[in-house]
Amino acid sequence: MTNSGMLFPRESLSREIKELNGLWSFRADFSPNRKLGFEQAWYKQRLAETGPVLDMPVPASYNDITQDPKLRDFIGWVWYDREVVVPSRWVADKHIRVVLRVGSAHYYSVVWVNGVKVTEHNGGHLPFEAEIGEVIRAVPTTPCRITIAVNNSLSLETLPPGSIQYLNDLTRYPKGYFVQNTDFDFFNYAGVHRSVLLYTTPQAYVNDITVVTDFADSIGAITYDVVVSGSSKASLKITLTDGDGRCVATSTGPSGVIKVVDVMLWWPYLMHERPGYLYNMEVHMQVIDAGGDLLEDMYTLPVGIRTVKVTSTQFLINNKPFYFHGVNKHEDSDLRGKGFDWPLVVKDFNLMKWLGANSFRTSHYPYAEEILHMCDRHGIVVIDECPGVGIKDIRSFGNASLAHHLDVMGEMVTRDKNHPSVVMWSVANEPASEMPPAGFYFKTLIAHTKALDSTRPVTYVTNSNYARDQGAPFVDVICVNSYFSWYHDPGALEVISLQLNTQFEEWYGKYQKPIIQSEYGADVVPGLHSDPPTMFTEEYQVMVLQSYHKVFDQKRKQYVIGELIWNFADFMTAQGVTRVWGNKKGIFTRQRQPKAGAYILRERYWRIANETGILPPWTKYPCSL
Ligand code: GCB
Repeated sequence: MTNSGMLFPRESLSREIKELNGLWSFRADFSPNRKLGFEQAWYKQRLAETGPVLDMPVPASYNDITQDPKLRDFIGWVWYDREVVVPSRWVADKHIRVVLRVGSAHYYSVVWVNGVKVTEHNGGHLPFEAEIGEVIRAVPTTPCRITIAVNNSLSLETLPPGSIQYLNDLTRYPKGYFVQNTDFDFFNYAGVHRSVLLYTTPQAYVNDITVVTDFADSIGAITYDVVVSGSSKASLKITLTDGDGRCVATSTGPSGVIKVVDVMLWWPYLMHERPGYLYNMEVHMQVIDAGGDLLEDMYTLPVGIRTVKVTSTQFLINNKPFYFHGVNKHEDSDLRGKGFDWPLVVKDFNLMKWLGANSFRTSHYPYAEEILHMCDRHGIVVIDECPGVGIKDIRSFGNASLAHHLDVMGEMVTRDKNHPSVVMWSVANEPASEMPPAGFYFKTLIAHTKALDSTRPVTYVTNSNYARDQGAPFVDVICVNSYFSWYHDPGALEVISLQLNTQFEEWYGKYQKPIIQSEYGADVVPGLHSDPPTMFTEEYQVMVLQSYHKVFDQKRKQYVIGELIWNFADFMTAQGVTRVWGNKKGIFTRQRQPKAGAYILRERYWRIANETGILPPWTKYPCSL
């Protein structure tokens, strides 16, 4: 694990938080080279003084907020700014570190405070931060101004990759016309997508915590490692409390093993009557600084005690076989785009529980940390995927791409390593893994991920040919996507069972690793019906699902360890002839209303849970939340 932490900001007796969500001023740089903002140094004054600005909500994608098609499809730099009143105590007290944190912004960001650059960050979907105490103390203006410039252009070396294409034929395109080409199937939403906040710590502080859990009989074990920054002389006290707040164990020192008697294990939803059980590990740091003052920092980390193991035919959680019956999702909704939104998050969790889903994959990028906290608490199991989606061009397997991919995995593992809900890392989705350089690329990437975290299996999601896939020898679990009777043999429902059976036999025959059907499904325009079923109708989606399920039911007794429907809900994509206002493979509409397929899955997931889980009577299907 890396040494510099990315602990989720939490209030404590030693830490305060000031959220900067709400309305920011916003200006897209429509200049031909998109560099006017830098040339005119828009960060040196209020954005409103540089030209016309719009109100822009944070967090949200900017694309669907106005009526302007140029902004919806904008490529290049956009600028945000707002003023914030920093409590005078934070400025006056030099013992306090003031940190500015951006939960995520797409994709390349530069941040200034009072016109002074404090950080830049390459990549969306992951947080970045900067200590700004020095800057605000240098010129203690009230209020202080925060400026964020964000660029959504992608290159062959970014994640996801993309490329800008200039269309220079003046008989067909206006002067200076360009487009951004990408190889992924979701709308390239951009902007400040997650919370922006200021938080404080003392100058000596708990920078990172890593926990690894285990158990034997009724004794749990938490192996912990705490990294303190700002002092080498700190003393540490660890207190572990149970779900009722009772102290169950203590420890001292920066690392060690905490034993928990009569341990309550963390179990997935529907696998146990008390899923998602969490302890709280309070880390209390004390140090006397050079001036003789006592500095204290407190940080409380929720900890779930569980183990994960993979055999050639099974995925074991707490040594019991776990079958993934779940969904693939997107961070996507009307108006907000990819902007974080609590009502949406809670509604989606209620729908997943209604469905009897015990898991999801964060297709195709890391989701907001708040979502992982919900998973921890509700026992929803997560395959945590990095933004390695659309890696199709051979030039995206070069050294620069690989170096960036390694960095992104480092950031993602650092952020998500302590979540009990996260049981596996996925380093990519449907890369061109049959290309020769993919072998070295994935060997390196997977080895690096295992070096970062040796406790979780690693995979990537493939749709390539089993015989030519270069990375499959290195993964722990084979995740396969297939769309029989859709992209292949459209309309031919009768081929599904044969082709799916062949798919499983070939992959298992060659690699002897457990397999997850990581995507399958069919588009439905809600309300469209036909009998006999034809593509895009509710009946057709039902038939596709049922045909896949018959094969899953044979193979899950052997080596198939999960099925994840594509997709939980309809989502927006780029415009194109195969997409009727987005991808319609949701079992729920984009507004989260069920299609016929949702009821098929609900019946199935609860039935599987009743067969495999340890359910108390009140959770037997059909249940109400
Ligand atoms: C896939 C991709 C996913 C697409 C889906 C589809 O294989 O992984 O991103 O949205 O197929 O519906 O085409």
